Amino acid sequence: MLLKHLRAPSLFLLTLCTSAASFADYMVDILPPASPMAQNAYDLHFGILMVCVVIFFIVFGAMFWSIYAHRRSKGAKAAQFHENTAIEIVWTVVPLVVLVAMAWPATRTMLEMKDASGSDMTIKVTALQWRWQYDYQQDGLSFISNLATPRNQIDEREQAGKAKNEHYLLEVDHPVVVPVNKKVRLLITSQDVIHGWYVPQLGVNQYGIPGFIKDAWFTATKVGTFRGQCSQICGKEHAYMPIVVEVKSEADYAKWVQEEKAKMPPPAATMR
Ligand SMILES: [Cu+2]
Repeated sequence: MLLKHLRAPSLFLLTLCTSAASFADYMVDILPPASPMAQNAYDLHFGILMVCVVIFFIVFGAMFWSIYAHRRSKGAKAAQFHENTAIEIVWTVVPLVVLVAMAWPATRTMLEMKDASGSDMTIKVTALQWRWQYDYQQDGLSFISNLATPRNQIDEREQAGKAKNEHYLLEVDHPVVVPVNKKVRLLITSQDVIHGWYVPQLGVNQYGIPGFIKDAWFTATKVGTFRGQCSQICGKEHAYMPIVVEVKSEADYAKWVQEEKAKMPPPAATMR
């Protein structure tokens, strides 16, 4: 009889387990960090989430236990502790200590994120409706980065239902290229409206504001391609101005700079 009752729940659990295996490819997490600041943000996120989980179990555990153990059918009488100074001090001081313990590392990370001093290179990032311009201060390079996903795929005019690119809406014609393990300072501004230069895996999210230059920085610790998007609603094509950062080894970066320089138009003849 008991077995019969258990059959449905065990089947349900079995289904859950098998589907968990098939969903293993779907990651429910923040993207893996690729810079120390992104790692700090990741650690803070999980650290503070754990604090919340512990508080949740303590509060709800105490509440449900009290409801169960001191129910009226057992003849429980409510305790009276109004104006209890000791309790009021405890429930003020404990949350205060918890909040300060969370705010301390969060503030330290925020301050570090804003400290772009001692950088190895500087790139000026200018936002435009709806593209990004990059000017390499040391290497003398300058280019504009546009969305590379074909318009046809976006509108699905001619090929409705056709599979989209792997990096649909997150691919550009001219990615930003930076060397690995170098502190890159970004000077971010805008030419028209407020935009946001946001690459989560590098731990940067900074507004580009017309008339102001805001700085941000990152040190990419992994070679690879990192993608982001404009993070501030900036008009009709806000969704179509992605950011792609390619992190290369130092030698590959130097090679890329040479190639780009060769592609640039020769400087205009000077006036005599
Ligand atoms: Cu924008």
